[in-house]
Amino acid sequence: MVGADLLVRNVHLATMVPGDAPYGAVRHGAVAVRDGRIVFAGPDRDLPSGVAAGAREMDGGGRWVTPGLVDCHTHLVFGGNRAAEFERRLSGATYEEIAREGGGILSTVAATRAASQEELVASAEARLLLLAGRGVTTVEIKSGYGLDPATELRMLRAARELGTRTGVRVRTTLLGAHALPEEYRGRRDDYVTLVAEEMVPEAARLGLADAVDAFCEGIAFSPDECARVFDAAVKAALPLRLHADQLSDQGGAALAARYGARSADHLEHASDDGVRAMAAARTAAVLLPGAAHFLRDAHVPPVEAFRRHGVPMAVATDLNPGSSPLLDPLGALSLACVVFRLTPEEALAGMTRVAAGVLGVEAGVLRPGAVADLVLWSVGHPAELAYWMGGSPAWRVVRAGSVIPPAQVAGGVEAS
Ligand code: DI6
Ligand code: FE
Repeated sequence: MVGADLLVRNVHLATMVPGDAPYGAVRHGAVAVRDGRIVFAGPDRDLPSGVAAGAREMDGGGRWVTPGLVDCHTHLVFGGNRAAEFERRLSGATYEEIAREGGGILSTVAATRAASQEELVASAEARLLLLAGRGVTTVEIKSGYGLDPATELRMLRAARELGTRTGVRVRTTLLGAHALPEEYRGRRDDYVTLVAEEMVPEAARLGLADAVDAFCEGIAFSPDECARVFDAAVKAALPLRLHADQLSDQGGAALAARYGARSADHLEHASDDGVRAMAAARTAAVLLPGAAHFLRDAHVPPVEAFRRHGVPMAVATDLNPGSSPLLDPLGALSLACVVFRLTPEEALAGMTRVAAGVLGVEAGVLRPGAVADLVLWSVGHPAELAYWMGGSPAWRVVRAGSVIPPAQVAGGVEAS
């Protein structure tokens, strides 16, 4: 085999390749990288001869390596924050009441419309660097706080720029159908038409959106309205996602499945029929325990049914100012286990292999051919990634074969 550019040795691997060993674990392993892709991941003793010649060698000091984390559902570009709304909710107001009064998402819309692209990038960059320092190498970023064509496109441009500035792989999603903007009150149909006939084709034409999402909910859009947005996305050849059955059962899971969406997300109130439809359509479930926790929702998604029917489960932060101000991917793993009762292995697969599938990126596993996004963690076992609350065990991050300088890995100082 020809020489590698980078060779990571003296590590244990959580390859996350499905198979017999939990976590796809390989003890005493090595990873070889060439031209940004993995060319070998396996036991060190099986390293092909010639690989080491000329390679930069990294001694992992007995740490664990996982694929770079993939946070496949965030709203990390936005203006302002909603700490005051948090205080109101704690004294009794509900998320839905605040939304119906014109607060909630619409208050973030006002702050986002008032922000320039530079301001949006600057505030979001600080948040993205926190995720990156905690092992995220790919992130999905949605629009949805503009709700007019110019601001939606500005959000998507800001998201693209964040990718260029930070080096984190960014996938963008147009979420024009997130809430009904004030100026369209009483004219729902006209707004859905604006999303379907203007925002979707324009975002597609400009190459600013990698997918289209909608919020199917009593306080947002009906299944029929979401279907109109989906029809436009299909026409533009963009993959589909759906905020489905988060606060009530709207039949969102079944709608997502009917359109062959990549994922249905949230799903606290999904019905058994919805789960079956998702399984048949191979639509993944994206679980967002940060939102369920922060909204104090006693409902949990039907995890046991997803397992039984073989619906792949992804886990993401849903980072947003209203329902999940969660800047910590490992925190999402912890909540997925403690609140939703995933196993640590399921949770980690949900933020690596499964999430990569949802975004259509060739990452999320350590195997030849995959993008060489790796994280070396100062832990004694991969279950610890979902176990500690707080802390920054990420020791080194490698993105597409490039070692990120430790100073850029927030908290990249050795924990042990
Ligand atoms: N569901 C959510 O949890 C976020 N969006 C959505 O459709 C919340 C967005 C917000 O409250 O700002
Ligand atoms: Fe969301």
